[in-house]
Amino acid sequence: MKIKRFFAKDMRTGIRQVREALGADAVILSNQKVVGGIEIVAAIDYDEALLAAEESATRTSLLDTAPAGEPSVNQLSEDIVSLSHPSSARQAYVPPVEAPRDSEIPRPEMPAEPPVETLPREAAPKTRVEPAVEWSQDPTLQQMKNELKDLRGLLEQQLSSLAWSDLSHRNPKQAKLIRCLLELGLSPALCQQVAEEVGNGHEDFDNVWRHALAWLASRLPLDTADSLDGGGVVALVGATGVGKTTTIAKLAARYALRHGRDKVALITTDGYRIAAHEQLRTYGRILNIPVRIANTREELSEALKLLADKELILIDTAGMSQRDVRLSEQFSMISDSAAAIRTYLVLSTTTHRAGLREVVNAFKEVKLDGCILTKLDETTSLGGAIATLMENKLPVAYMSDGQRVPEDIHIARAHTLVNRAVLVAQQTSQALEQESLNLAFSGMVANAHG
Ligand SMILES: Nc1nc2c(ncn2[C@@H]2O[C@H](COP(=O)(O)OP(=O)(O)OP(=O)(O)O)[C@@H](O)[C@H]2O)c(=O)[nH]1
Ligand SMILES: [Mg+2]
Repeated sequence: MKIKRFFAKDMRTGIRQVREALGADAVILSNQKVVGGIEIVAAIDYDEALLAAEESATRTSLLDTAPAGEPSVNQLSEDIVSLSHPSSARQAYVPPVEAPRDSEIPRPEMPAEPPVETLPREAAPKTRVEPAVEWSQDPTLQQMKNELKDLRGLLEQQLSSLAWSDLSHRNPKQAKLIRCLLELGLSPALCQQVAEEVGNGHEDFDNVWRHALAWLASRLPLDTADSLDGGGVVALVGATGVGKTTTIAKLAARYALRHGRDKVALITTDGYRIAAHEQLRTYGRILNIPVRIANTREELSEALKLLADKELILIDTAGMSQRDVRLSEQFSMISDSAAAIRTYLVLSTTTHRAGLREVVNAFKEVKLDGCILTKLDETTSLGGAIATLMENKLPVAYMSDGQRVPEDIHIARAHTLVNRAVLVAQQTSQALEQESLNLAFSGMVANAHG
């Protein structure tokens, strides 16, 4: 064991000195205010048994040899006592083995050991201090940690700003392409991918831009077969108010117009709100098609049996937040049904990219056959929806762009969606501020190195 005394102007400097001299495993045994600053006694390889032996040896030699002018034996022995019994030292640093007794919060990293005082003297080595916990508890270190985190953030911001301006000089065409793609609302990762694929050619920017849009359209997952026109049992799921019931009415009306009203029926599983039944019943009355209510799995099977002569049965479900615990209940009702139910997720394009990602992740629990995009007429950005479909390889079947039944529903077309994304971005003229660009670019840099 090595014991050392330090003098410093304040605690923070003192701790730094201890760390530099003895390393991160050092243990502070005592500290006290002295004229001009603070005195810290610290040790490395702290071992109480060994210290006791050293204590008696030091005491004997000091009694024999203390020269004039040196600290008195009493002074030194007082220090040694404080070192060998840290808990009794003046303003002693709180020994970490004591901490769990004071705190209500469990600390999983701390082994459950009895308090130091209750241990017999021979067992002392087992009470070795856990330096990692001790250092992490120090408020000064916590503050330093936070300051370092802030500094890191600032540095990353500066670096991404530099990287962006470097790219703008090195490859202005690619930089402009990234800026335009970000303005569509696409994710930084997707922008980077497109820029790498098409942004290095020698054509003028208009050509590069056309290529980029064509690249996006060619990779957009689509369900172009007008899949509902073939009939079957189809459930629409999704978050609250995204347009599930309205879309069901549009799809039912469309089918009825083509194949006859007697070929289509509706079921609602929204047992949570009376108004939901009423909304679907009203559409049923207007379209003159049957509507059934099924609040349980059994009722759903029964309703499907009763409507077995229909070619297309559309199931309207209760709108639920992606964080709603009842979501699984609804999923199991659809998944466990004996009938082969195809499930489509209804996504409102007015939802932000992060929100869309969260919804898709939550609703993936039920096997999704595709999705339907709604509210294209209201959205201020379509990039989030495009990125979400691509990231999740979720095919889009229909797009809805208004409240009119049945006019405002269309089979999804990739070029229409991409062109619309450009149009919406132009209309809302979402010119990106330099700070947003830096932020997005830092995401790309992180992606590239991740
Ligand atoms: N502008 C616009 N409004 C739409 C569109 N689709 C649906 N709506 C409107 O959005 C609102 C909610 O539609 P609903 O069909 O009731 O939505 P929902 O998902 O069934 O709602 P919950 O059952 O409450 O979860 C209604 O006012 C619809 O008219 C669309 O494509 N564009
Ligand atoms: Mg509804």
